[in-house]
Amino acid sequence: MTLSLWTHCQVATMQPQAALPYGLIQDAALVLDGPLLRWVGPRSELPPDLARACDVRHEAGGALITPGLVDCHTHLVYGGDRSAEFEQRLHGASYEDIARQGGGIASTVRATRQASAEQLSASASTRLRALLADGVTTVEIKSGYGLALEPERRCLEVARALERSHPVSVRTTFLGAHALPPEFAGRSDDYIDAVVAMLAELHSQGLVDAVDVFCERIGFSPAQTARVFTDARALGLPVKLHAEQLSDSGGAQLAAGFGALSCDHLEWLSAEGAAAMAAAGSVAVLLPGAFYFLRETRVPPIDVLRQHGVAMAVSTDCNPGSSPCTSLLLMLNMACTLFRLTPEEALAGVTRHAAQALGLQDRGVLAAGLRADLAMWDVQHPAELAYAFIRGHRLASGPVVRLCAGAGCQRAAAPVQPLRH
Ligand code: DI6
Ligand code: FE
Repeated sequence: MTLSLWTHCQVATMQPQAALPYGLIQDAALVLDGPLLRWVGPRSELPPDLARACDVRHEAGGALITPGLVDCHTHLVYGGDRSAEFEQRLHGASYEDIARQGGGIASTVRATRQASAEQLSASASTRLRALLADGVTTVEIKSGYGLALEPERRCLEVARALERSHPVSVRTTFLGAHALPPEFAGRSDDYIDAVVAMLAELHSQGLVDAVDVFCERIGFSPAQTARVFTDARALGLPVKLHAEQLSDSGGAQLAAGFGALSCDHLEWLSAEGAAAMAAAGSVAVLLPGAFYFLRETRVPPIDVLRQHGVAMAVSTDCNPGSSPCTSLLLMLNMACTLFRLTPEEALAGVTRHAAQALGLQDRGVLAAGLRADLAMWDVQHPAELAYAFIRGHRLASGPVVRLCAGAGCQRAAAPVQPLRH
């Protein structure tokens, strides 16, 4: 394996117990051993033997190096768009009204069912490239716009294939219980039977890494959620939940009872829900894009989550209806401005805690033995990543160089170039 040494950089390790905020190391050195990180620390402490053993040396031009970003909640693969619905909402209709009238998720289901794998892949690839330009190296992709075996399979296959064609790790989540498809109108329990059957089939094909449900007045009940989760756990799959986005259904307690990796949205989370999440170690995934786009006014109870020590992640929720957004850096900014996270909490939310929300222990922090999965930034301080919300000039000059490890990355990684200063 090639040992490569990086110097002339500062590193935000995002290690939780670090002495300085962000685990910041000024004048740092990193040694990469193929796809793994061999050593990270102050350059002055780099063992001379290890420095001599490095075959390749790079100077990073003063760049900040962070863990590669993790977007842990997206609905990236879908057909069509919902700009007409955006107009309807501006004429007074609510998101829930539109859903009840057969629009909303159902309209994306129609467009997704009609789309070929090639069309789905092309539109998802455009969105994925935007995420990659923001330093994302791992993305979770949910199904849930097919709502029948074949289109759900098509979407999950497209999601898996994106990992082979882009420098990114993809984790797939089966969200068959996202909405009631029209052919099951009035028969939601029958549809849950169908979801359970789809799950078994798609899991047997290796297409499912986790299982999610939309537990909501306009989605599925806690009892229906429990049925899907019982099956998922019997198959050995971890679960996550769209919980308490529009109302408090007690979804967080329910999900925590199944050891959920995460509960996502949480604007209506109760103190009991937060306590249950803390006890189960479930991550709170905050989605400020959906909060902003639906013009919600009730903020997730950040202080309660802090008091209970619940890890908070931040994600785009990239989807056509409630968060048509492909910038994870914009979500960092919105997590701070709208939800009052600190920039350090927000950055932990797209690194360490986002990895935890996907059950991934090999990334999200920079430490010896973990993946060499990094992003390099042309900034002086990590707070800048959350501070700026328009970076046009920086994007044009290419601020991010990605050194990422793992299946997809190795296949498609571009040669690393030091930043120009
Ligand atoms: N909650 C969301 O924010 C997305 N799905 C969900 O369960 C919205 C999906 C959509 O409107 O298309
Ligand atoms: Fe979502």
